[in-house]
Amino acid sequence: MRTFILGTDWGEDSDDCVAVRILARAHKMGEIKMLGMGINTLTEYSAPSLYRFLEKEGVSIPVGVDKSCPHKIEYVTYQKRLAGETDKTNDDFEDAVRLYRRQIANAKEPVEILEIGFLQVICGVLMSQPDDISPKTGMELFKEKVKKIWIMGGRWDMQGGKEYNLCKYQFASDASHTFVSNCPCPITFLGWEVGANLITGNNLKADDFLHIALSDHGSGDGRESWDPMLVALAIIGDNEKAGYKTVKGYATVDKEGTNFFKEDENGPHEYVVKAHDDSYYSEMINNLIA
Ligand SMILES: [Ca+2]
Repeated sequence: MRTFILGTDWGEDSDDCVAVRILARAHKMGEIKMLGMGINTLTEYSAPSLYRFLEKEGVSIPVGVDKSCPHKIEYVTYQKRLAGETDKTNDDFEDAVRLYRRQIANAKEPVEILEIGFLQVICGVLMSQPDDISPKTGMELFKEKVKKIWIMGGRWDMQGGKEYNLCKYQFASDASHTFVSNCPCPITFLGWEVGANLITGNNLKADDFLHIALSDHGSGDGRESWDPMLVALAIIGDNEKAGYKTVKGYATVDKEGTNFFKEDENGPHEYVVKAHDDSYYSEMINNLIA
């Protein structure tokens, strides 16, 4: 079975909640196996709120959080609401880099990593040194165990694009640059231009906790679909079957988080381009979360 780890800036936006529901349901149905979810932002409620969200989805998936994240959000309503339903605190959860290292080192099957937030955790794993979890470096673990990376990030409809996840803060830009420059695995990018203005999550019942989370974020009428489109694409695992054209080549991200792409059929990177009208994707996503 295909196995995944998710990175998310849970709390920054609410499309992460839509994406987490899609993954939780696929895990619950036995379509994929989720080895863990690591949060790359930090609030008082980060890990307990994601833990509770997953609990409400009826799944048990390990949660980690970047406890040294330089970007702290003060207050996120949907997190506070969810965390209020559990006694847990961030102290009850592992640091995200350690969670990734543990799960990758112990994985019996190739691991695919999804990222729908900032790249400092996945970059921290790649650049990590041997520790009590594994005698192997992050680079060795990636080469042995990690099959593929899926990233919601970048703007690929232009050269020199800047997109939130890859460049919003200096730590994010640094991580994007280092990760994309050093990653030994193939990377598929779904860029900002794919999910922008494509609204999903507007089909939920009023008492659905996903609807309540979206409403808490001010997106009760739905939200743009960057993160859910990335995870839906990854679960299908085939760009064409998922409704996309593919452009292959070499992606680079500079130290300011600006992205560039050089087309090459033999390159290790690719980005996707929609092959259908927006309604094709919005109906697919809304069907997955209803
Ligand atoms: Ca996100």
